[in-house]
Amino acid sequence: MLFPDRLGVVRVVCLVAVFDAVVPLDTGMLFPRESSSRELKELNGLWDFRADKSANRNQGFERSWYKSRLAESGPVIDMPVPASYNDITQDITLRDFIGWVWYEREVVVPARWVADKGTRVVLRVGSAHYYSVVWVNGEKVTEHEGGHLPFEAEIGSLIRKNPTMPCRITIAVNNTLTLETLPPGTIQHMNDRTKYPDGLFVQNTDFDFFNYAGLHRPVLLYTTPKVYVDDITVVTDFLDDTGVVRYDVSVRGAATAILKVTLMDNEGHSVSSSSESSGVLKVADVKLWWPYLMHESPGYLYSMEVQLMAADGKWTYEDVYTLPVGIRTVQVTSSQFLINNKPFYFHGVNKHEDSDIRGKGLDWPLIVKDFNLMKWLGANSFRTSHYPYAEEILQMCDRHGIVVIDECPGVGIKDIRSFGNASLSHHLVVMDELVRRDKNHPSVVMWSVANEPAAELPPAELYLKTLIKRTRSLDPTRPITYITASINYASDKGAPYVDVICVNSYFSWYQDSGHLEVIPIQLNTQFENWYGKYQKPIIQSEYGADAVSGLHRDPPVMFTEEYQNAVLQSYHDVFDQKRKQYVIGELIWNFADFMTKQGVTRVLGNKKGIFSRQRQPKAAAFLLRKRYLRLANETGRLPPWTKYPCSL
Ligand code: GCB
Repeated sequence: MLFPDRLGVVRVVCLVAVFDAVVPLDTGMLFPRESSSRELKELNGLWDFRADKSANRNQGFERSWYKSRLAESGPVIDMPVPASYNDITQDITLRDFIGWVWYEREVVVPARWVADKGTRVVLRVGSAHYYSVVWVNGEKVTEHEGGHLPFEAEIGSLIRKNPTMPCRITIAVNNTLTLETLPPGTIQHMNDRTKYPDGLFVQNTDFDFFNYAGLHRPVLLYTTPKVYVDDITVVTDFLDDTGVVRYDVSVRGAATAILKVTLMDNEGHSVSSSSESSGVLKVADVKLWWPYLMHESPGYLYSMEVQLMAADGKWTYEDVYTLPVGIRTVQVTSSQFLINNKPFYFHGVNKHEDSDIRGKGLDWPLIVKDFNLMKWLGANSFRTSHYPYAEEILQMCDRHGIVVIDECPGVGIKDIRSFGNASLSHHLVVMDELVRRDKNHPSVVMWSVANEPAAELPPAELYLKTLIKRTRSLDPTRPITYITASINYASDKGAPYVDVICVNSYFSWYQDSGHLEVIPIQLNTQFENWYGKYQKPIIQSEYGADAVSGLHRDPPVMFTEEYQNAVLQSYHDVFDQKRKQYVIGELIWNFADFMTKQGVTRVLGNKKGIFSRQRQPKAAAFLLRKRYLRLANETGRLPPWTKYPCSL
């Protein structure tokens, strides 16, 4: 009822057939960048906004709100973009709204874009949670399923139809989660009239963060020439002092084009070039991309400039696109994770895109503050729990040398009905979209296809196997994992197919609450079991305890800063034994407190942050900082003269 017709869901009879039935994406999704041939116009700021509060949430479609100005359909309010809409107003029904909301904005398009038929004008939405339909001047231009990845539509011909008209962009966004969405959820209609008001329905989910919704990332228009660089793929390697950049450029709009591919160092000097659309660039005296705290100049980036020239009978086209390139390798052995052939130990965090007021909206002050905090902490890595983060964040990771485990939104897959064909088809598409978007980031070293799926259920093994196989075929160069819950040992059914075992556990918290003394035994057992069975390197992908900032008790009691510290300390003692063997990383849950749905175990959200939601440190932040700087000294392979003193 809440969805209009869905496009693109392929229905086939068995999971293996789904693998073959999902058609791989055939267009690129390069991050929009200005160049001598490309212009860009951000549409961030205030949009008109209206939630469809009709009983079936479908009035907007029934009355075609997209056909004229949204304000003509009824009252509209100001809504900032990018931002989640939930915490912007004082309206409780909007905070907890389920269904379609409508955004609209009129844009003045530069006259040249309209006049020049040799120019493509592309509308791009960085992310809209969850399902979106987009119209320009009342005509539908695209729709997209999935809340964390970009989508685009070419709108040049549409805006040229009536050049004097302003360009009116309408985007309807629906946050409803069903058994087949990612993450999944169910809608429950509360039909008992002795208990619930007429028409009440609720969204049930099996994940632990607030289902923020809206236009979460920048919306923009950008141009390319009609013949353009559609996609670039780079895979890097090195031999002794020589860097190797294998690349592939795909061009659209013409059968043939003249290309010039130039790799430049960070001072703009050309170090290698080619005129082929795919090939190998060799770089003498290569400067490798190194993680933060592993080298004195981490995050070294070259630039690959792709210049294109093409002509048809009437026009000539020139396009220029520049891609940052970090040269590095990633490998996994039975007990190590190697970056540039050197053992890498993940000492980092799990994050959320989450903050006061903006919810999951992209916010530059927050992004920069978080990077400053991560670097202060001595964190060399994070996992994008539990969905792909903004590209702007990954670009920061590339430049600062912060290593990323890139996770798809496969979180809360607990219901057996979410392991069916439709779910798998969509999950495969999402992995496709994720790899297409993030494949060129040197910071991304591993894909995570799911978090704590109910892998013990009968269809789960084939589901996970299919997912991992597909991801490997999309990107054979990066290791793949999914995140398991150690409490549920049967959740290992996908483990034979992964490269690295990632385990979450909360000993002395969800089980044996208050009993710190169980941690050494249970954690040791956890590691020995997993390694004994699979002989694959292990990352402790989550551990931690809630602490309400400013709550103290000694001896430690749950929810105090002392208890959080004590849990961390006990885990660390075991990590220090096992990291000499096969444990290759530890990621604290969580970097900062974050909002969740309401429930009896959450006091204004999850408080396992080592920073508050406002990014102020708890005692655990100082404990972790001391440890991470020590780990950087011991495992970071920095030359002695740059070693970071623990007393920093
Ligand atoms: C987990 C989940 C994470 C939760 C965390 C917790 O295992 O992966 O999403 O927030 O535990 O605090 O319960």
